[in-house]
Amino acid sequence: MAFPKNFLWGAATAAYQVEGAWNQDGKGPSIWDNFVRIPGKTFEGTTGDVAADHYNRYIEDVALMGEMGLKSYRFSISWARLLPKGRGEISEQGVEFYSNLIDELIKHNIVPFITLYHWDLPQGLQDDIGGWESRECSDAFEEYARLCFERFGDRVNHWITFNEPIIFEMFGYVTGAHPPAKNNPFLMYQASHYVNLAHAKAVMTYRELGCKGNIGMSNVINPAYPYTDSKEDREATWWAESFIFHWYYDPVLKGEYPKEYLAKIEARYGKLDITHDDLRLLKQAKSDFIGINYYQPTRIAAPDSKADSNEKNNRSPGAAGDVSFCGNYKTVMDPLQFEYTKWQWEVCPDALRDCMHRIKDRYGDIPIYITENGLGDEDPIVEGEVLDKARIDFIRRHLIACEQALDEGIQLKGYYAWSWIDLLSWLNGYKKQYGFVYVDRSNLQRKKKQSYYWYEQVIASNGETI
Ligand code: BGP
Repeated sequence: MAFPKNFLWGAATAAYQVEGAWNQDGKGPSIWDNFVRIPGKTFEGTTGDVAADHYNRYIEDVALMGEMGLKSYRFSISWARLLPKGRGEISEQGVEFYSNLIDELIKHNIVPFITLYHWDLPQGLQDDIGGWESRECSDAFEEYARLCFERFGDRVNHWITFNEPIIFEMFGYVTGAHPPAKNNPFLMYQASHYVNLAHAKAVMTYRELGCKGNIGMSNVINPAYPYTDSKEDREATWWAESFIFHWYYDPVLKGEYPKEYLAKIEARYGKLDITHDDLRLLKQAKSDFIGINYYQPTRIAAPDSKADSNEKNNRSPGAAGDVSFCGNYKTVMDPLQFEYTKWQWEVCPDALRDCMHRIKDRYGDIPIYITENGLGDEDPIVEGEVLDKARIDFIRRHLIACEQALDEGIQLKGYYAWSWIDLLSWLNGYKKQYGFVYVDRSNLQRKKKQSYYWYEQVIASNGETI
């Protein structure tokens, strides 16, 4: 049996996508609360105002997790619920909500795995200091992280600082699909450094407070493969791999930036504000693990022209058919060769196994958690039952890849399906479902899907029934 005894069988959500209660009990506005109100920004104007109303229904939700036998729940904290303006004044009601949620999970023997930042920056910080464009934001993040460690660190031993910096930075500063919706690659790279700095400061604070658990970061990985074996496609793949993978993982796992890539982007976009002290800090702030969010690989080809693409798209970096913003590569979709979901994300379980090896090869034998993986679909309802067979098949195939990776010596510690419950998809509203639990949008009632019962068996048998 490949899966170790203490393997964390989990599922994940994020505050803005699941909680609702956007202005309840003293919560401050986040950049997402405002962004979704700009006409045309989200699918049919959907918002997370109500989402799955988890804020008001967490007791029922945790009971459902307990009944399933879920070992661990990954959720994020809404920064503006604890610090309505991002720093300074604390909302004790916000602290109480997460404290109660943590207690409820522990009561059901579920390990809480907390993400500090899943994209919902307090609007106050965007307004006052320009959010992640400012070095100061890393200090505000440290203040917020410290508060979380102080209030919850006695009960929580698993911490993720940031979720997928590549997505909120690229969508926020290049494609404009996320707030603050700018179109300036220089700002993206600069914000990226300030986020790494914020991560490092939080890790150092965690150690300084003497907390005993594990802290790391979660990033998405879309391993890049050359579409053909041509020199041009392989060269283009170097660009894709340098950006999607090395630019985001090296600072966290090696404490440095990939030199050649950094030199090339500085030559193109300008000198970044990265000091020697910053680099020393990145080196010191050792992560205990790396979280991987995996959905799909990328097939890379040489672009038709080297011009910058300012295309306003709202897809993943690497989503099929796009030219990279820097114009150095394009991603290719090939339905004759590859399998795709309804939302045109390639299904490729073997690339999940491969990316764990890529991480081990580059950074050594570090503990890995798959912190997101799942299928976005429109689930069929037949005679009142939610029959999400396609999701079962998707997760099963990816778990087989995990099992193989474990057999090959990868230190895989846990797997978190995205998502626990149907929730808001940032740009696809409530149409794209991911959960084990269905939410009736008319009355917000919960219902177990076919995949819920299946995952329950998987957990009970520690993976034997996959
Ligand atoms: C990841 C995010 C999640 C979730 C997931 C599915 O990038 O971390 O928050 O949204 O993608 O994405 P989507 O809802 O766009 O299908």
